[in-house]
Amino acid sequence: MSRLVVISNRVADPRKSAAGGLAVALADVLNSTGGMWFGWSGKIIEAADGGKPGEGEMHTHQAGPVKLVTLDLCREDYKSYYEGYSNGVLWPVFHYRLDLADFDAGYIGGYRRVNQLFARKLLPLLQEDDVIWIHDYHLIPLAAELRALGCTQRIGFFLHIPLPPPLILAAIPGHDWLLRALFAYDLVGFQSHSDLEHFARYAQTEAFAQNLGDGRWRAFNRTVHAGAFPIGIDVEEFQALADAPEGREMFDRMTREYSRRQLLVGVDRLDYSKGLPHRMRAFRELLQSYPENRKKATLIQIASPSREEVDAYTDILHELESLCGSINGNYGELDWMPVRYIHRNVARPKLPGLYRASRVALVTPLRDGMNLVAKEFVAAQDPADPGVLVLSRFAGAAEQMTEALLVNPYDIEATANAINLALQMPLEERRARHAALLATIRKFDVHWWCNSFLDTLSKAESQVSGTPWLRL
Ligand code: ADQ
Repeated sequence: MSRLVVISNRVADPRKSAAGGLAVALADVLNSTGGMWFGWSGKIIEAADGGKPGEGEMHTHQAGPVKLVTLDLCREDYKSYYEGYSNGVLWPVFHYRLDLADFDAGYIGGYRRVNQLFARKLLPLLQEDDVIWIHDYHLIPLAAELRALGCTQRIGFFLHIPLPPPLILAAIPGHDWLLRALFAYDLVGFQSHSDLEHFARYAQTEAFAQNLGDGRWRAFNRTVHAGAFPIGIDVEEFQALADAPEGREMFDRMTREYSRRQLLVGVDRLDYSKGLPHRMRAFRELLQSYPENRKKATLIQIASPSREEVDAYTDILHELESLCGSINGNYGELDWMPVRYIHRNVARPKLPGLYRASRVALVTPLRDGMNLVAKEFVAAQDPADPGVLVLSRFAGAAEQMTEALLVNPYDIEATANAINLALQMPLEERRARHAALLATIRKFDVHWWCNSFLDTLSKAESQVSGTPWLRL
């Protein structure tokens, strides 16, 4: 079996339980192949301390059979590669928010420089029959940079965020360079079929690629295989967390504390793609139009701090705080606060207990690659008395989780109506919907995702003797 080399912006120690489902799934494979995980260390070196663009000290440590290799970045590279191009250009555009993109011409240079740095440092560590799996939008051109240095190993790429339609992509200055880089891979994986369809349309209309059938596309003297591989969670691991002491304690505490209320829950990174202000407006509309929920429904919204150095994130923080304050001010009573807003991370072992104590989960992003909270909520429910998932049709998860109450989060009245239906839903219907959802997330869990991607990659046509990759 070939060794697996995983590359992502950040690296997680797979032995730590806080690492989450993705790290656990990758660790499973990495442990069995004795692999390597490569990425940024999270450390920023100031110029005064010797940090130079395009350079970074490398650190290696062994985590069981897995070698973790990390690189430091200098302040200038961090600002242009991470804050600038990855999170100031690619994140908003890929989430259909051209209005929030900052197309500063300087950023792309830093993005290329860091991808070149990764390629230079990684190449000498590779073995001949390694299989390389690169993750996410920070590292789109990494395979092209590796190929330019002579790397011939199989390389796969998985995009964790959505891929928008070609005309939105085409607004990115240099989009042709960026998307051409996808053809340096042997396999490119997306979260949903609609993302895959956007890739196919881009390949045809902008890159003039030839459709070879079976998901294969030919352009720039290379053949790339493209497919949809919706990411899942480790259902068993999450259910075990629900039954562990911290999960149970959280469940008991919440059910005791809110015994006279119906709990609704939202758990998100505080990001504009998650639709938090729209969700708050829908909840306000629920209290306004369906007053029977007053003094009864309590929304616990946990929003963990995220990318606070980017302006769009401080704007969303202020908007959310102001909405929560006005809902509580207008509808709250001495013995009932409609919204509990918590701007913090909740320890992972506590999440399943919180989900299980909630009658309804509000997962209403304006756009999301997949959204794992939707799957975690379903996994944590008691099948005999399960809660109801209200899910945005614009989350990748909506393609699979069709038994959720699917909503258009921009339509505040319709979303409020769906929340009301969820709160009133009879036990029998809740059970039937939950059973179907649970079966889906079990079938397409994170192990399925990992194995089906790697299987497809191992079968992708080998191009070792093909034309060498030419840098644009
Ligand atoms: P994210 O945008 O981070 O991930 P998501 O899929 O919801 O979004 O995953 C978040 C994870 O973090 C979940 O496991 C959740 O439990 C946890 N989490 C979120 N907020 C938390 C909080 N306040 N406290 C504690 N834990 C919290 C990106 C893409 C998604 C895609 C995933 C995986 O944006 O679309 O689903 O990668 O591919």
